[in-house]
Amino acid sequence: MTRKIAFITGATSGIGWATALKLAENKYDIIATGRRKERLESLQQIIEIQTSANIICLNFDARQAEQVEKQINSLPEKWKNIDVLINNAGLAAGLDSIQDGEIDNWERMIDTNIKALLYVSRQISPLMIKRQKGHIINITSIAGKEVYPNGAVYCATKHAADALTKGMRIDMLEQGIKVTAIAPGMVDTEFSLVRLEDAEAAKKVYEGLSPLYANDIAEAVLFAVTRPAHVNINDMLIMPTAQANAYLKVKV
Ligand code: NDP
Ligand code: 8X3
Repeated sequence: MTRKIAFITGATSGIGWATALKLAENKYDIIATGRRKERLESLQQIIEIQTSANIICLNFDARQAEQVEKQINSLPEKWKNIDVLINNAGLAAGLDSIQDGEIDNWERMIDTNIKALLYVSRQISPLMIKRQKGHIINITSIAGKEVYPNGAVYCATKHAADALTKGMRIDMLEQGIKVTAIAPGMVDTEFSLVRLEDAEAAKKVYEGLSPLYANDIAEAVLFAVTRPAHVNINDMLIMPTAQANAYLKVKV
């Protein structure tokens, strides 16, 4: 059976974790990355037990350009034949107005959601171009299409990721590289815990409504990567039924 290779950032949790499992179950070997080494080890165990996929874990902070380059260079040659890159690592830090915002939170969001995405793409896109094939999927957000109160900086980073998706598609058009944005609404992951740093408050975000789950987004990724060679999904906006836009939700 011919297997392909998927490189997934932020595979230690949420959407990245679910996507790693989903692709491992569907003929992909997995390069799983993230900062939490023990989580990567657990994911590796699960994938090795439950699927026939091979998996390599790279443990690094994607905000460190030198680390990103070193880790990707360290891959065995055959693992550099990356078919799919999923730029998923990201976060929101805080929920504040511009006038009250914490600069450190802004730096973390900008460094992770924009700069880390660029660092990883800068290393992997030449590998794809060399083979004249590949697919980059950026996990953007409804926050990359709309702006909501107290979320301006997070929304700005996701608008940037959306613009980068469009730019990558233009820059790599002639080389036949597919570029897709998958833009979810609310997904029940560790996202709100990271954002609010308070387990109770994070739980409340999803209370009384049916959010999306990480597996819903993993299924969208699988759909995008299994289209025929002549078809590219440019953009998928996926919302919970209970969420009309970035800030209007109902209890369902
Ligand atoms: P999680 O918090 O569950 O997962 C985030 C992942 O990003 C973790 O694996 C984390 O790994 C990784 N990550 C964060 N910072 C870094 C870093 N500096 N270096 C390497 N990896 C990093 O959240 P989600 O699964 O929900 O988020 C995944 C993506 O989906 C994000 O880009 C988010 O913005 C986006 N998104 C989420 C939505 C939601 O409602 N949940 C909706 C729309 C988009 P580790 O900490 O181990 O490094
Ligand atoms: C995460 C979804 O609506 O909290 O990107 O910004 S939202």
